[in-house]
Amino acid sequence: MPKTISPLQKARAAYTPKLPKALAMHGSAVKAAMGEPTQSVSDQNEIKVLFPNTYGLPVITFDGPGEKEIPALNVGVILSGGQAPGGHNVIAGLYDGLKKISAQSNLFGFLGGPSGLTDNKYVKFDDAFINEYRNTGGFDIIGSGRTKLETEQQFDTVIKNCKTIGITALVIVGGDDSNTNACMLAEYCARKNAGIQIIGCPKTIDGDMKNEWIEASFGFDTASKVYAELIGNIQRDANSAKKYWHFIKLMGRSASHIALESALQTHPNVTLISEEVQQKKTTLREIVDNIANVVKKRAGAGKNFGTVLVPEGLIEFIPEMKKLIGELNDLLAANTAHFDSLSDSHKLQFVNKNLSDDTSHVFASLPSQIQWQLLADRDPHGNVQVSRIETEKLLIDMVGEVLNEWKDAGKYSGKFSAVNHFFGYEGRCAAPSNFDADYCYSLGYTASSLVGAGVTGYISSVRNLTKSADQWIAGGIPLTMMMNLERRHGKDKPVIKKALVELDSKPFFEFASKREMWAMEDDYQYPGPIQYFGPGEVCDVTTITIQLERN
Ligand code: FBP
Repeated sequence: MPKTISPLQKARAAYTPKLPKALAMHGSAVKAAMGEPTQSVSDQNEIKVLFPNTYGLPVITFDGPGEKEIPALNVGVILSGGQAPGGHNVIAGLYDGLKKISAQSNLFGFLGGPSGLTDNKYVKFDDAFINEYRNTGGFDIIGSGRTKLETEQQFDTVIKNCKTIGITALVIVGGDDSNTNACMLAEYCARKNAGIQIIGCPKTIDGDMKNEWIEASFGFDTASKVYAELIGNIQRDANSAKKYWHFIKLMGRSASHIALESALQTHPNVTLISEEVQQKKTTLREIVDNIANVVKKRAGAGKNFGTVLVPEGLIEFIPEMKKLIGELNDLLAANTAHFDSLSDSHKLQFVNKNLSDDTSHVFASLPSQIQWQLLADRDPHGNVQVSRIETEKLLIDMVGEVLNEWKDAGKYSGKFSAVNHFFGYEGRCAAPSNFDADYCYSLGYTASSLVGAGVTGYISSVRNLTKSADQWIAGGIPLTMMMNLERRHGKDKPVIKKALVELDSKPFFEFASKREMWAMEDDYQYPGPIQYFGPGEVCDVTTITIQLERN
């Protein structure tokens, strides 16, 4: 932490996050009401066989005073994957919850994400340590990382390290990949009778970890508000100067929730939704033609300016690009060492030679910069790092080419001057909105209650989020409930199912019913910065997505 802190940070440090009523009234040692047995989202028979010790557990709701005293607990926590606003409050809530159970409880933070667990690098928290980070953005309290924990050897090391410290429960704060690993680790610990409980916590700005019980992943609220502020500012600039088209790529590795939410908040002229592109099998050329048509129409109305929102994951949803990326993934995974040893020109030759005819043609048609971005290292989970692929620049170039063709044919006479932006890292460590500050603190506190309840293989769940916090419902759901089988590296693997944008959902309908109007009329909205102090209707509003989904 810096030696001096800003006045806002000082005032923010004094903010007391709100808790669901059951936890505010009864503390973290609260009664756990067990619901009906559960099942996985699909592939029930296969998942049941793979997780014999943690499958079918009941949904838990915390709803009354605890019935027995819980002894002091030693718990470890990791932050895993991409940063998301509110992570520090999850740890603060967990710490406070554990101390409420017993002042002798201890919380240990493993450093740098999952690798901290295997390398046995950790800190022990105390009041002064935690107090410095309350209500702040970032994951810098203990850092984060993307190391994949999946082998039995890694699991054994984790168990050994926890036992040496005396830790009997681990809280894993992460997205779908990290919670998939949490689910595997929970099953392994249960099978080995290791005496270590595993509890997950739903994190990701991408908003793609949600279902009936996990209404939102934390960080989505704050991050999308930061992006909406920036988009609003750009739209005001565009509408003032009236000379630029702004192409804005927004984070969201697969799902387009951030792009959709940003569109609902700011009403841009064009927004691409990857899931719609996939469903309609829209080709890259068709996407480009659609954007060029809006540019042309607006030019016809004297408007040579506008905004286009591009979801980061788009490239993987365009049919021909998806096929290309799939072939590249297999090719690179099977030949990593050989590929790495080649010179740049030989790398391109190797790829061209080994791709199928159609795909090789698509690859060859791409600008060299994009070709190299597609060949860059995959993340530890085998994903293409879409944040590094400059789709927004590719679209600008291609739209420009089409407009030039139309100009030559006398079909278009406007001016197309485009600026590219990528908003991602700007939003991931912002100071959490009131919603995320409260939600994250509640998720952490709920995790301490799940540890206190002695369960394992659960993920912290706080529901009823469009109501005021005192009406939120705290509990937990089994991680196995979210699992299904997916094809990874040529094999069926159990993974948490990602929640993509549904095209029959209210948020998508709302967007689809307005987008034609937004294309031509400048109905730009300027949401402005997140407000932390002031009237509830300004400071405590949730995302439009969750309002439409839940009300
Ligand atoms: P998580 O799924 O781990 O929360 O990360 C999401 C994300 O922010 C994506 O939006 C983005 O594609 C990715 O992380 C970027 O990863 P990195 O931080 O490794 O560059």
